[in-house]
Amino acid sequence: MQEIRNFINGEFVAAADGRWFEKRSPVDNSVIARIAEAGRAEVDAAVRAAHAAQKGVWGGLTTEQRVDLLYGVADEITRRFEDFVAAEMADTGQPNHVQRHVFIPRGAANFKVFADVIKNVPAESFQMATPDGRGALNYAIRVPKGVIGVISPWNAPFLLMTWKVGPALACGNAVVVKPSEETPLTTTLLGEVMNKVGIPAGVFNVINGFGPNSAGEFLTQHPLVDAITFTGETRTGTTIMKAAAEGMRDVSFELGGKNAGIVFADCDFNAAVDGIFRSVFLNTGQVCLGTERVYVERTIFEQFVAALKAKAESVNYGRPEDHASTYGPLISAEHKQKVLSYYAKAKAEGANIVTGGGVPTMPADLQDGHWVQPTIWTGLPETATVVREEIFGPCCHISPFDSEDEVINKANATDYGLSTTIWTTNLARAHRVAARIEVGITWINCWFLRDLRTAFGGSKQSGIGREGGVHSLEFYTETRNICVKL
Ligand code: NAD
Ligand code: 6OD
Repeated sequence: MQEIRNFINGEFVAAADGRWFEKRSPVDNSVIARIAEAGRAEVDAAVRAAHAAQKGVWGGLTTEQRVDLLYGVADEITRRFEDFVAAEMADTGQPNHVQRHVFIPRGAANFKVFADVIKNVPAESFQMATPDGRGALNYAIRVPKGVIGVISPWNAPFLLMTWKVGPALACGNAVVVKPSEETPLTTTLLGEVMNKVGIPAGVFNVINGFGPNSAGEFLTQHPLVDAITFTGETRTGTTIMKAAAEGMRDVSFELGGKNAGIVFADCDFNAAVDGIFRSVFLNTGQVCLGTERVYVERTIFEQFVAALKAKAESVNYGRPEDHASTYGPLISAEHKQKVLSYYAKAKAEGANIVTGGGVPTMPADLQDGHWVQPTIWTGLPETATVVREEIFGPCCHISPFDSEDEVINKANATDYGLSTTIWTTNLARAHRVAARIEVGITWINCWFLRDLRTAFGGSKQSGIGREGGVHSLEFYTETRNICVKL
């Protein structure tokens, strides 16, 4: 069985107190790895290694030298592409094609794109007048923040971790990463890559473990951590923000969502069905940007529900390595229980179950996996639990609407504000509606399509701050103003 150790100061190490925990396959619940849980001592060692590397060798490199090394990281990930795909499939149980075509390549790109950003970022300067007529020149330099604590979730582990590590390193910081306890494999592989391409020891560190009273909490409490970037649940973000307040550390948060999909009657019908289907069911619904509330203009409502039902009933359950599989399990037994509890609530609150609502019949070798059916509901009021709360599963509620104002009000009636997908062929309407939806990103006639150089983040309780392209520099660097009397 695979053993996963912490990666501290360029070495793979187990915990001094000998604590290990098990990683189970989502597909069949078999134990696939044992993982060394970092205690306070390992977290302290990792943070101190990061601090020393950042103040020392890493901080002393030129931008060009760092950029070259990060290009090397991207190239080495590409060289070991199959290892990364296999590791992510084992951890998440999600189909080969999703890892191969979406998550792993985008993860590798995170190193190249942010290396390019840092290479090309312009510096700000202003000439000012002074009473003696000589003037002064003000110019800004950007300096790294220091040690960045990176805490990442399990749903797209490699993509969401590198999305933070790429810009943090490009800006000259060192990092200590706490991957989700459910998905440590690709972060460990990245440690191997870092050593192979010559990233100095201590620049990239990994501590494994859980959140409360474990590696995650210890990391957020460490006084040498200068800033914390976190992707995960809104509730966890609240806890981390309290820890970050001690020492006045900056935070960047990408949190939960309850995203709306809006389908107007003038849409390209087949494209809208395909797009909404993908946004609800990709990754078994475990995508922060996924759609759990669908609003369809009344004149095409019945036809749309029937088409989405047909697609939901045609998914291919199966092991991720099997190229015919299009649909994987949920991440864990605990998450399966959570999603099934929402399936039960929808039923109790009077939903019309269009399809799904339970557990599929699986072959004997997959029976212990965390499988649930793709599920569609109609007929619930906007106040129903499954229409309000984030489920993070393969399910949606579909309601009819009659006017633009009505659907905008419904889409905005949530504490979250992450994303929306709108389907219409009337471009004036698309722009008009998009501007009024209170989210960080709106897609028009598409979904989950974003240039890594653009701003990404959530409104309301879906996050704090924006990352992506130059926006990431606002978080991963500090600006210093230098004023020269001329
Ligand atoms: P989670 O909040 O349970 O865990 C995320 C990470 O935080 C894990 O590594 C976990 O160990 C750690 N953690 C938990 N408690 C902690 C604590 N007290 N101190 C420090 N670390 C702690 O989230 P999850 O279940 O892994 O992921 C699913 C959630 O993430 C969903 O709500 C989803 O919407 C959200 N998400 C958001 C985005 C985004 O970009 N906005 C992207 C992906 C996922
Ligand atoms: O790469 C992206 O655009 C991104 N941040 C995706 C987030 C996916 C959340 O599950």
